[in-house]
Amino acid sequence: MQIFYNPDHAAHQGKLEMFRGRMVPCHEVPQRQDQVAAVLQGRSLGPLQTPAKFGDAFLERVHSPRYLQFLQTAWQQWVALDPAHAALDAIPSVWPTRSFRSDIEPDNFAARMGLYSFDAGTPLTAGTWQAARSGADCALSAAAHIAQGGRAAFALSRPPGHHAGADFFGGYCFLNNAALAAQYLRDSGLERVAVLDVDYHHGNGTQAIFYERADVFFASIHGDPRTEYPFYLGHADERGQGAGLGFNLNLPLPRGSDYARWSVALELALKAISTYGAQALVVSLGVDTFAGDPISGFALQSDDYLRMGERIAQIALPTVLVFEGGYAVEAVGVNVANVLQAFA
Ligand code: OKP
Ligand code: ZN
Repeated sequence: MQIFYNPDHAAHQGKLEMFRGRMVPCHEVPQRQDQVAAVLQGRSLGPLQTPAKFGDAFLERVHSPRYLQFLQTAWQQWVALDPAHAALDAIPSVWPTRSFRSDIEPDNFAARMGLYSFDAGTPLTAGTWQAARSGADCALSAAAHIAQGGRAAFALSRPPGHHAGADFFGGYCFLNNAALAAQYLRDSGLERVAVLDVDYHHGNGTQAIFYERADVFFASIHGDPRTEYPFYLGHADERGQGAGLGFNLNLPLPRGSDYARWSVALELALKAISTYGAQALVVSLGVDTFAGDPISGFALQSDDYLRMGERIAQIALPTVLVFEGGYAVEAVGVNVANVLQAFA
């Protein structure tokens, strides 16, 4: 197993996120990656490697140029409004919902923040671009290893990616690492790539990026969006559109689901991926399905991640695994390492 870690992840360190009328400390903290790195180092799965640098053209295969341009310059724009902003995070507070226009990029900074986002829980900080950009390099390095004939690679990075769309951030995500990896595999000549998203939250960004395409199959097991974030996508009747019809599979589960129930959905997802004839797999590996996760509602135990890793390995596809969620900081390392060790 090749492991690429994000050396710049701690540059992104949000202060506060909106929760029930208050600003509360962010759940998506640097200790998450540090904890995973610490446990991995004790498990002899291979060295933690620095990612290679990939050009912006790889990002533009997934994200729109105007979104990338905005993300890259947003912090400077925020501080230019008022030098005192340097001590604060930038958080969106106004959005173009139905009936508003999104074709015109407003001059106002707050309006641009809203154009390119979907929630107030994703602070943009001084180091957000640097961290997200190096995270993309991790995902692309992992994909390059698979494209060169490798069996498995893990991108250990934060902030996560699966909520980020072609031109929006949200859900703690800015660049969609799993989508970048999948697109890289397609561009390296593989004709059919599957993404399996096992994070507790539906990967709305990844789904949206590939929704009208037949060349990337998206399967996701997640908390039912009727009650769980991100709420507005992830239902079972979303099966793809146009050329993509039949290449999207959502398996929502009720809050409280344990591994016995969760693994039934995993069987369905893996069967669909095999039937599709995928030549490579990208796993959005969130471990916020853990019983002790502070913001999620499933009931998986640490040992269940061994079974998960073993079962995913059995479909015998070259696989890129990308770190997504997992907010029980003291358990996140063991849970991720269990998946990887059992997979390897
Ligand atoms: C990211 B990933 C609203 C709380 C929303 C967002 C959860 C993002 C999860 N203030 N929480 O899928 O692990
Ligand atoms: Zn999640």
